[in-house]
Order: sequence, then C-alpha cells, then structure tokens
Amino acid sequence: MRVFSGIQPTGAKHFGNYSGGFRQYAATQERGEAFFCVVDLHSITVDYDPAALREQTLDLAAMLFATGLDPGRSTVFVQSHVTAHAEAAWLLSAVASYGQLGRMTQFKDKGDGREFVSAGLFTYPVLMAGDILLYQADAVPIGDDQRQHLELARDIAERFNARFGETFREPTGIYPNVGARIMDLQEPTRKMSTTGGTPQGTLLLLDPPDVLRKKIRSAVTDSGSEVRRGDDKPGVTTLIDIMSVATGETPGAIEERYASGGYGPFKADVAEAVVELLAPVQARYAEVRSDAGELERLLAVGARKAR
Ligand code: ATP
Ligand code: LTN
Repeated sequence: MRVFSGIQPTGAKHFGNYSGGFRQYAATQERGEAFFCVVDLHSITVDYDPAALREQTLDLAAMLFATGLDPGRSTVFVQSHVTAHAEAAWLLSAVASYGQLGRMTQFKDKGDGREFVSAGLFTYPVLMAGDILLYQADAVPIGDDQRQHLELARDIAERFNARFGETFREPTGIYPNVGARIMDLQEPTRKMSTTGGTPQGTLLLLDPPDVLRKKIRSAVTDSGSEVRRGDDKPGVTTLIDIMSVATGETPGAIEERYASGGYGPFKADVAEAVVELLAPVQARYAEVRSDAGELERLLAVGARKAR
C-alpha cells in the first residue's frame, strides 16, 4: 500500500494537527510505503516571509520526526525540492473543474475578508491532487477538513483516467475515529486552527506545560455539569476527544469515569494527559531541531527518493 500526506510549514502546529495529521502519519507508515511532504508551495498562496518559511520548513520536518516518523522507513521531503509537483498541478488543472474549485470551503474561508486573494489560493486543491496522484497513493491520512479536497483529487483522477486511459489510482482518505476535527477550546463551533481559531483556544504542540494547563482550565464547557459528549455540549465533547487522543482510551470509558465528578477534576486530568503526551515530543523536537545540518541532509535524501 502507498501512503501519502502533506502538511503546511506555516502556522504553529497544534493539537488538531497532531490528531488528524502527525499521529496518523506515524501509524500509517507501518502499513505500507509512505511519503510525507512539507508542502511549502501551498504555503505561498497567502502572505508569507521567504526567510521565515525556510526556517518553518525545518521546524516542521523536526516535528514530523519528533512525533514518530522514522526516516529509515518513511520518505520525508519538501514539496518545492521535487519540481514534478508544480508540473503536475498545471497539467491536472486542465481536468479540474472551475465550478468545483469555487465550492471548496477552505477557499471561501481563507479568501473571505482578504484584500488580496491569489489565484494560487483558488487552484490550491489542484496542487494537492497532484501531490497525491504523482505517488499513486492508495491512502491519505488527513483530518476531516481535508475531506472535500480529497474528493476533488479523486474526481480529477477519475476524469483524467476516463479521457486518457487508466493512469492514476483513486486515493482513499484515512480519518481518525476520534479527533478527526478537534474544535477550538474557546469557540468550540470552529475547528482548532492557527489561522482561523482563537489563540487561547488553540493548544500548540510546543506550548510549555503551564500554558497548556491554563488553556485547558479556561476552556468553555457549556451548561450543566455532566461530562458527556453531545451536540449540545461542543466544549465538553472537544475535551473528551482530546483526552481520548492523548491517552488512547475510548470516549465512552472517559465519559463513564467522569460522569458525575464535575468539570474541575476532569479538566485537570485532561491537562495532565496532554502534558504527558507532549513532554516527550517537545524533548525530541528540541534535540532534532538543534541539528539543522542533519535535518537538511534527511530532507535531501527524502527528495531524491521522492523524485
Ligand atoms: P490550520 O487550520 O491550523 O491553518 P491546516 O488544516 O490549514 O491547519 P495543515 O497544518 O497542513 O493545515 O494541516 C495538517 C493536517 O492537520 C491536515 O491533515 C488537517 O486535516 C489536519 N487538521 C488541521 N486542523 C485540524 C483539527 N482541528 N482537527 C483535526 N485535524 C486537523
Ligand atoms: N491541503 C492540506 C495540505 C496538503 C495535503 C496534500 C494533505 C497539501 N497536499 C496532500 C494530504 C495530501 C491542508 O491544508 N492541510
């Protein structure tokens, strides 16, 4: 089985990225031949600083290794190092539907209210389709917010195959059972995000333990005091999901344990679970990130393999 996923180097990485991205990458690398791409070409579709982007590319590569990618097993590389990605995007744009691109919710969300909306922000999903299709990927581990983009990639493959003969494999998205869409802790009707969420409601993977504790303690928890999941309880649901992702316990087991204990002790335990999960990640990150030369070497090896 071929596995492919991409992740943007801009924006500090958060618990939602861990849930829908990083932890799934580490798990899926065991199941086949895996490629993980730092998609810097996607990040230039909105305002960016070139020097910062280069640093953030290394930051993200370090985080990919710190969360469990094994360079001996997975091919980890930077999108702009493999020129075929940009070429594929142009060629596939001939079989991508303009109407369908206009219906992408990420385009509408990210474009809304901006003074300048780049054409690249609009064609962004075609580049993503190229990323996936070039590698004949069967499985694409992603979060729920990328579902629409994955569907578009499948449609592009199908249309290309129908017109030019069987060429591309149609990829399947892999979503986590719990935590496919982690919500913002302050506004639990919006997804946790460094671009669209609130700073207090976003748990960063590199937040110090006390900051993580404070953000979780001040998370909104809806009315009533029962710890249970439900559409009427988006705040508590988010905290249960976060705990489930951090500990591997099922949401049901967590609900049962905290059902009548009130929010205070529950939140304290969620915070400790997150701190315990992230402390070793942060330590590995510091170690890996301190050797930029080695990171660059690993990415060069990855790009060669990807090519
Ligand atoms: P952001 O919204 O913070 O700008 P993003 O989705 O635009 O992030 P990436 O950092 O490239 O961009 O996302 C990496 C992975 O994390 C993707 O597979 C995405 O689906 C997943 N992801 C992002 N936010 C969440 C979330 N709140 N819950 C679960 N998965 C998420
Ligand atoms: N669009 C994705 C990032 C991304 C991706 C990919 C994910 C770019 N290319 C290929 C999976 C496969 C995002 O915004 N998170």
